[in-house]
Amino acid sequence: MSSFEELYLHYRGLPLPRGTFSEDFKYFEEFNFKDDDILVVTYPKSGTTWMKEILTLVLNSGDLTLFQTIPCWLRVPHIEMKAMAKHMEQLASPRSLSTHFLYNMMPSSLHTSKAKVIYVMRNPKDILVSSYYFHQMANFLEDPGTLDEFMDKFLKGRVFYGKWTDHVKSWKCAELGDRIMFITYEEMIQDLPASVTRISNFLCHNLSEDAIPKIAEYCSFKSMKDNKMSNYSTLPKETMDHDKSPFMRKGIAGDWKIHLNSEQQTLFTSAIRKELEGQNFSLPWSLD
Ligand code: PPS
Repeated sequence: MSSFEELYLHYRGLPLPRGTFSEDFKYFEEFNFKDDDILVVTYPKSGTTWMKEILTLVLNSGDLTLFQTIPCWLRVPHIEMKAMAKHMEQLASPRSLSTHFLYNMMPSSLHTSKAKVIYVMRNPKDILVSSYYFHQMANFLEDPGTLDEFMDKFLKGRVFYGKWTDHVKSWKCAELGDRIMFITYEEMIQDLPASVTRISNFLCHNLSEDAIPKIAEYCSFKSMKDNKMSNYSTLPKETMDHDKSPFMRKGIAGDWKIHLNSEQQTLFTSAIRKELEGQNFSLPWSLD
């Protein structure tokens, strides 16, 4: 089994898996945002893939061609991954992009452009559980150990992309005015057609009445689980082993309730509360 140091490199304080990153971040640092770019921002396991699929269908007014023929990670590439550079050069405008990086790490062109940002948040207890299973199936990540061990690493930020609280703090204080929209995974679970409408309004992309239920249907958990372009099943087993745990695992809110005992819940909640002390934003859910 490989150690944390062997598996991860560090870039501006964030542990990143060597399996998917090179040490060279020049492309990212010099990345040029265009005015009509749309950037999906998430801490890992918050609903990134879900938002990528919704965005593709909204921008294409429900047309399924790209959704069914190009894998989501090429259609909406991560700007921090150098391996994605050539795909980004080929994207037609408006480009759909994504990142798990913090706000203060963004290239300066984000501030000078009019690019829009969609920030998806998810209850951190569900992120913890989702990430725990993801660490079992993604071979480029450290073996999570027991849930107690993994929770300890998660709270200390010894996981890919660091601490959840740092991510949320940085983007909640982003100075982007009305160029940023916040949405939660739970809101999308509760009413996907309403969420699709909110997203299309934010992007000023008018959708027909027929397109909204169609997009919601194609972006349902079941439909995405069956779509090879969304479910990561085309990657080699050496990268993601879906027999250990599928990428599209459960797709629900509140799975933490059957995974965390009361001691784990108390420990997790108090650690997150402590990290967020003194912040002048509130979370969209109760941490209890
Ligand atoms: S990653 O690795 O950061 O890109 O992961 P990410 O896509 O952010 O999060 C994966 C979790 O999102 C769930 N998911 C969905 N839930 C509901 N509906 C839809 N359509 C959907 N698509 C993805 C996916 O199942 C992971 O959550 P868990 O809790 O593990 O099931």
